[in-house]
Amino acid sequence: MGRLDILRYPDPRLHTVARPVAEIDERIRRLVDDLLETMYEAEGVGLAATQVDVHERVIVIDVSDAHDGAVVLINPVLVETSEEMTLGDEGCLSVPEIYDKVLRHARVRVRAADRSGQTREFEAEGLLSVAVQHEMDHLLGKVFVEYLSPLKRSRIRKRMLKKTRDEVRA
Ligand code: GNR
Ligand code: NI
Repeated sequence: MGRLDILRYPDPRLHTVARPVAEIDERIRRLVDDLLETMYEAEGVGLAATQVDVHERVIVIDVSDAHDGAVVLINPVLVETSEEMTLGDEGCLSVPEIYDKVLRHARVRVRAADRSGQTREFEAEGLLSVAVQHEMDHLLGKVFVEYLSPLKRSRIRKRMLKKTRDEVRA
């Protein structure tokens, strides 16, 4: 299958709530490989299955510069979140060229299965923590622009529709 198309905001399919993965089989491992390939090709630090129109709880993240730090999260759960919050600029492959500040937990403790089906737990901070929260939002049908004001969101929606229109024409 290889590289997959990434849904672009305001596509209503981005608001689909993903279901848990029942069994980590060849189909899921193939999905993980395709998500990784798609993420690296698009130069993103993370990608949720929701963004490629697959509504199962699967995420890939790689915040390393060398593309050698892939993290695969299947059926992820936040088991702990810091009271401390952090405000940082976010972008999204589904909302290209838009960046704005979002408030996130500074640290999170995550439990998830890896591609072999083994459940693991780890603590994240910095960009990895932000990426985990951003991707887990996607699985709940939430895009980061929903944290922004209605005015900003409406401007972004119009910009995205125009961008898509211009690209189709070009
Ligand atoms: O590539 C991405 N960069 C990014 C930067 C700051 C906060 C979150 C992200 S995730 C994003 C890729 C993406 O859209 N994942 O869903
Ligand atoms: Ni995103």
